[in-house]
Amino acid sequence: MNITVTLKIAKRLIESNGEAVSGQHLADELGVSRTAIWKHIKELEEKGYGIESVKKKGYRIVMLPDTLEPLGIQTGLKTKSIGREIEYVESCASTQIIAHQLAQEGAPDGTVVLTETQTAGRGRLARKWDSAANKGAWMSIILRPDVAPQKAPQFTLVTAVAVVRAIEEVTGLQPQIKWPNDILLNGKKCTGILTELQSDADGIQALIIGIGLNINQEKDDFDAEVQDIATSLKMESGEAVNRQKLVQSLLFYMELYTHMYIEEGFAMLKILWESYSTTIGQPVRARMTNQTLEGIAEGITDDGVLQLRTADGKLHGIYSADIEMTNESRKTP
Ligand code: BT5
Repeated sequence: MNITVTLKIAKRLIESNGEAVSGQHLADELGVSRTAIWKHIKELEEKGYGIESVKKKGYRIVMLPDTLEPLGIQTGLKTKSIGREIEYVESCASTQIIAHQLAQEGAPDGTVVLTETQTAGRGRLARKWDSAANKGAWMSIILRPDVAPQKAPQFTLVTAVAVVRAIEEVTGLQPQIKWPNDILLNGKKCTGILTELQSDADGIQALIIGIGLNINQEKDDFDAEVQDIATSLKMESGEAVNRQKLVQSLLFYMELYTHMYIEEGFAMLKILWESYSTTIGQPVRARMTNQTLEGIAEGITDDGVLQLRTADGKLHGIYSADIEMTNESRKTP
């Protein structure tokens, strides 16, 4: 069976927005027999597409499979570069590893690596990222911005804003950002971001932005160690979320905001970031590799550095840390 023809039929049916397309039309367009079309339709049904045969009218798509395959993601995707190339694998150790490899081999700006499950998903400092099969979106985005390497950490903040906007748009939930890389719902983590860098004397060769979105897990789908601190969009909204739509929306906002950042700087995005932040104005404990500081998180600089004022009145610039709120009662709900 010619898989390209199968995918072309799926694309044609998706693009007809629920209108039936006749078998004869499809056969003429694709240069195959009507019997072949029928076989391809059966193949799509086996892949999880719901297809209705409408008498005398043809085939109509009624349900898309719940996968992150490029066909579903790219049909109706409103971006110019991000997600135009998608490397999809059903399972892998970590999408970061694949993306690093592809970036080294010259993958273009905007290439996305997507998977249904990871066996060695990772967080910062080589921590484990729990990646339940078919319930989330585990992805890495390769960007090749013409900016100085020290601007790399801001891409985590820009990505956080894109994640919040996508979740808001698709689910109506209102997530918050915990500096620098956590997205929270009701104080629990629903998304983590990991920005890694390939650079040389000429500057940034590639940014590899890893995003782990918990979408349709139930509590039991999480590893025991994270069950009390993690949540999913389904757990918070009570409804299963269309993963394809969420990924499409995220790729759209990623393109919008990364371009905004590259062209206009962080000022505008900082306003958005601060409006979503659960950290700013709060008493926090910042654990770094070499020390721990307690104080009030006063804000972030235009470079994305957290400004923490300790009890002695000193203002500290924090580049990377794990943040805990030290006054839970003041936490924004
Ligand atoms: C992060 O690190 O939050 C970055 C996570 C990035 C994951 C994506 S998935 C696609 C791509 N491929 C990868 O291999 N990674 C990226 P960090 O701030 O260090 O947080 C890690 C901590 O979050 C862990 O130590 C756990 O406490 C917690 N955690 C692990 N899995 C989680 C999950 N699914 N949901 C919520 N919290 C989780």
